[in-house]
Amino acid sequence: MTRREVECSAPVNIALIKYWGKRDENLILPLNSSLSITLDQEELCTTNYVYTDTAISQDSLTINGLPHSLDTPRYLSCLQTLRQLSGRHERVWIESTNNFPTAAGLASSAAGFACLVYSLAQLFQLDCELSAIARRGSGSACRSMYGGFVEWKRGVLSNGEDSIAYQVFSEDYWPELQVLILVVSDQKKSVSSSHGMQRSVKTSPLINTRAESIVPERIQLIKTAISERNFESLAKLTMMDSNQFHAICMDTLPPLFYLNEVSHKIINMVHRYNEQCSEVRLGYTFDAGPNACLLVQKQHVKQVLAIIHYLFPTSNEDKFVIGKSNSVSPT
Ligand code: 2P0
Repeated sequence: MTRREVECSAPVNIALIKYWGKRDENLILPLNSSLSITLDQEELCTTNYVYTDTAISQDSLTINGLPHSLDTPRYLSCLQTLRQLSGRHERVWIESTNNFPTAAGLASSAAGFACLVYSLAQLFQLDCELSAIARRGSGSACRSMYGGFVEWKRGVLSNGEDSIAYQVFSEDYWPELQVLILVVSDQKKSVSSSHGMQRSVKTSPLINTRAESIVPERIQLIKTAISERNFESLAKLTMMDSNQFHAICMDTLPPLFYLNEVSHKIINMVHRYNEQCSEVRLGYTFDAGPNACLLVQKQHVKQVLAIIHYLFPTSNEDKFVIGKSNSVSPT
């Protein structure tokens, strides 16, 4: 067999309306739909180099140069499905690299599994709907299969066939909208998202109310906000949903503390700034970690960065930390 190789990148996505909680752990089916914005490929992404040739006797994966087991239900599910659908059974070599801190609440598993599924589909010359396959690797990965604004539909079928992602608005729809990533900590989180959400499903009385009574309407409202390029509405809905997600974390027993003191300072900074401007110019959202994602329109980026540098000065130029220019990811 001749050697075949593929190189692909997949970007990180940031949920504006959050996914938290599964109704089926094995198939990775969510309790509620979610909606995200996919960041620029060049900024925060996973890049995979994958190849196959006769010299390879077993599947191998490295992440950032370190060997990683493929013998887990999530990897096996993705690989088996791709092989079944393509009819290709050769062994594969996968080198995966993240250009951002792994497992620090920056959706590394989303970009990682999206990249894995897309690059192997390319290698196996498979042309089909791939988001449901990526979902089996990590729920949020299905949203990284598309650019722009993406909805992951909850679906109603018990086999998960209709729990897929699709693009709601393209990457060109709202060019003035920017996302700034403030890396508060690049440490691995103490409770993974998967374990955290399992605990919330078991113990939080609020989680089902949110999934059933709040999120469906919120998804409609945020789609309207995006369609009208209404920044104030987008930012408010995003902040409310981030806060509600962290309220569910606090409603979990034992509680999940993903935010830290710096995250709280950033939240206060955003609200104070908006108050002083007498309009909503800045929004925030936090995933399962202390790092902030700020929503801002292009015309206000300079001013916002100046405030961040002033309030959060950093002398450590080597680290990917708050206030450093490469911690900012314009989309
Ligand atoms: C999201 N998060 O919508 C939410 C917000 C974190 C907070 O999706 O178990 O790594 O692999 O499906 O996708 C993180 O959860 O969890 C996540 P699994 P995943 O982006």
